[in-house]
Amino acid sequence: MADLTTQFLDLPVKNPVMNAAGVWCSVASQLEALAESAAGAMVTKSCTLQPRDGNPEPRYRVLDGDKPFGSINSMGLPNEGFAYYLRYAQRHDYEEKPLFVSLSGLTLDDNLTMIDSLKDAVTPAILEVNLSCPNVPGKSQIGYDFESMDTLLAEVSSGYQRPFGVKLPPYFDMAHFDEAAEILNRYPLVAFVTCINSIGNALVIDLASETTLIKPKDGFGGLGGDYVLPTALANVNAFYRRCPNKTIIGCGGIKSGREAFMHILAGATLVQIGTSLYEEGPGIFQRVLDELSAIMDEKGYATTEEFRGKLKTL
Ligand code: RRO
Repeated sequence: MADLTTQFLDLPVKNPVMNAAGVWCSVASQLEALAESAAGAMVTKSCTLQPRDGNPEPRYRVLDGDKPFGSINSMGLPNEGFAYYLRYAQRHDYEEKPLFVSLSGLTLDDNLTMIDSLKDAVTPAILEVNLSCPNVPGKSQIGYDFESMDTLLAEVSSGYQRPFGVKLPPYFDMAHFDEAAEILNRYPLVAFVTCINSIGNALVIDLASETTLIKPKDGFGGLGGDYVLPTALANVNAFYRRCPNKTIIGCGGIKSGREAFMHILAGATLVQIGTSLYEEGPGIFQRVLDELSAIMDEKGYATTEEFRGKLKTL
């Protein structure tokens, strides 16, 4: 029987599967459900300094039926505010599983203020800075502005002085993989990189009604699910190859043990489930773990380390 225990940074983790930030993690009852689920780790909804209502509804739609399975969202960073997630972080049972706290301040100053409080609170929570929210009207993604990304990483490194991670947007050009990785590699405290956030500013159209599926931003929103799996795998593998001293978390298109296996093969240490968790609920973790175990047994792998990053090329 496969052994799914994993080491993340210096922490033992029971298994490599967790939620994607934003899904099932906005309020305490959802966080408690994740804590009680089979997930090996969990992350809180990206938060801002003050609570936000987010964008008008409908702002999330599942894509299924005759289409590939996926989702489009333009939530607009609805969240309960940093203090709320910090309170959860202060009562979380870290013996059970690690907790990541995702920050997505509207300004660099807001990020630094939250980071100061997180540091002062001295919880074992792991900081992830979201550089890739695609859905706040008028705000571009920091991960697509390399100068701002460099400045932010310098400021967070000197303010936080502990290892942290970043959630990246998908990149689509080899030169961008090179440049983003080169910047990340300047900062040794960037211990992990989560690839990918949703593919931003996609447009899904309903043929019959000739309308967009979601209301905010004239229907433009972040794409998840089957549509993003190959892009996610490419980004995981691109950063795995370019950032040998960093740990990679894979996110995008995982709905069964098969995609979880592929992400680990591409170089991921942990893998996150977004759209499928939204649709199926926290029971999905046990299913994906059972499927991943069965694939490993069939292939003769006893641990994830035996195949992590061992993708073969032709
Ligand atoms: O809240 C959102 O609209 C959102 C965020 Br912060 C993000 O990082 N990724 C996404 O697809 N939606």
